[in-house]
Amino acid sequence: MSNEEIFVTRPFLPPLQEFLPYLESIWASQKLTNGGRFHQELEGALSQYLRVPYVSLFTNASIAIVTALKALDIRGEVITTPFSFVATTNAIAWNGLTPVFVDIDPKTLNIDPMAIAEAASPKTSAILAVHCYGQPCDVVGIRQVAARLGIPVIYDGAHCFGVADSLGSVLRHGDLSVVSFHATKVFNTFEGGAIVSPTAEMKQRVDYLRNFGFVDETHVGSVGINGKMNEVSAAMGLLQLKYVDHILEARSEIDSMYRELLYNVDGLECLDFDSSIKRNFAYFPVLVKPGFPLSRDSLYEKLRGERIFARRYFYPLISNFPMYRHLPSAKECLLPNANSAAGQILCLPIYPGLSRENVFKIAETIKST
Ligand code: T4K
Repeated sequence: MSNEEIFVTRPFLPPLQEFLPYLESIWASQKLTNGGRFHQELEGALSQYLRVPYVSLFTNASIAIVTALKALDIRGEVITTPFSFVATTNAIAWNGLTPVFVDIDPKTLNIDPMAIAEAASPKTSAILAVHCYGQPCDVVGIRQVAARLGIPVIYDGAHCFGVADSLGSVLRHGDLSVVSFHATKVFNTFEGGAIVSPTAEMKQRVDYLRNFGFVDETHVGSVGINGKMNEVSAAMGLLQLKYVDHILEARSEIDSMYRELLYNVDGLECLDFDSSIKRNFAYFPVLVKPGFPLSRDSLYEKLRGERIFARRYFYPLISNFPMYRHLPSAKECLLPNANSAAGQILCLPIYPGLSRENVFKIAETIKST
C-alpha cells in the first residue's frame, strides 16, 4: 500500500494543455481583469448552469459576503450560526455589525429557525445562514421567520456549488446568496466566489460595490471595495465547467464507498443528507460519538499517523474564537448542539483524484481501533 499523503481535499485540475489556449487569448487581448471576455462568459455560463437569475463573480467568497451585507445596507445585529468557517462571522464583524449566534439543528448542523425566532430583538437586521457542507438549510422555516421579522436573509452557500432541487440551485434562495470557488471547493477558480442576486437592480448594485462603488468613469455612488475576479480565474472556471459532471460523479462514488465501508461502525455516524436534493459531495462529515472506542481528536491523530489528513471542520466553534467569545450569544450553554457537533465532527478526505485503494485504507484505519 502506498504511503502518500492524503489530504482532506485536492483541487480538480483539468489537463494543462486545455488551459493554455485561454492563457494565450488573455495574453493576446492584454485584458487581465475588470470585466474581460472570460469574466462575462463565466457569469453567463454559471447563471445557465445553476439556473439562477443573476451571477456576480468575486475574487473570493469572503469579500462576496462582506459585499452582500453592504448591498442590503445591513445595520445593527445579524443572527448567524457559530458552526461554520470563521469567514462567515468575520464578514459580519468586518462591516462593523454585531454577530448574534444561535444554535443549530443537531441533524442537519444548520441554523435552527426556531432558535432564530427566539433570539430576535428589535436590533436584529438580517439573518446570515450557512448551507453547511452543501446540506440545504430549512429555507422555508427561515423565510417565514425573516418575513415575520421583516428582515432579509443572506445565505453563505460557500459549499453549495451544484446542490440543486428540481427548480435549480439552492443558491437561488434568500435575498442574496454567496458561493465559493476556492481551490478546496467542488468547482474552483483558484480563488473565487460569486453573489447570486434575484433582480437585475440588485445585481447592478452588487456590481458597483464590487468595483469600488464606480457607477461610471467619474462617479462613485457608494463605498465599494475591489472584489473583481481576474481573467485567469474566470478562464479556469469556464474550463472547470466542462468537467463538472465528472467531478460530481467521482465524488459521489467516494461518498457511496465510505457509506458502505463505514456502515454500522459503533459510535461513528456519517452525516445524513436530504435525499430529495441533488448533492455535490463537497465534504464527507462524520460524527465521532461516545460509543466509538477513540475520541474524535484521538482518531484525528491516529489518521495523521497514517498520513491521512482529515480535518475538524468546524472546530473550534466560531463563537469560541477570542474575538467573539465575549459576546452574550457565544455562551456555551446557549449553543449545546453546536458545541457538541464541534467536539465530534471530522471531515474525511473526498476529491475526484482519491483512489479506491486510499478510501479503503482510510476506512480500515478507522475500523481498526
Ligand atoms: N463560508 C464558508 C462556510 C466557508 O467554508 C468558506 C471557506 C468561506 C465562507 C470563505 O470562502 P473563500 O473566501 O475561501 O472563498 C479551507 C479554505 O481555504 C476555505 O476556502 C474553506 N471555506 C475552508 C472550509 O477550508 P483551510 O485553512 O482548511 O485550507 P487549507 O489550506 O488547510 O487546505 C485544506 C487542504 O486542501 C490542504 O491540506 C491541502 C488541500 N489543498 C489546499 C489548497 C489551498 C490543495 O491540495 N491545494 C490547494 O491549493 O481552509
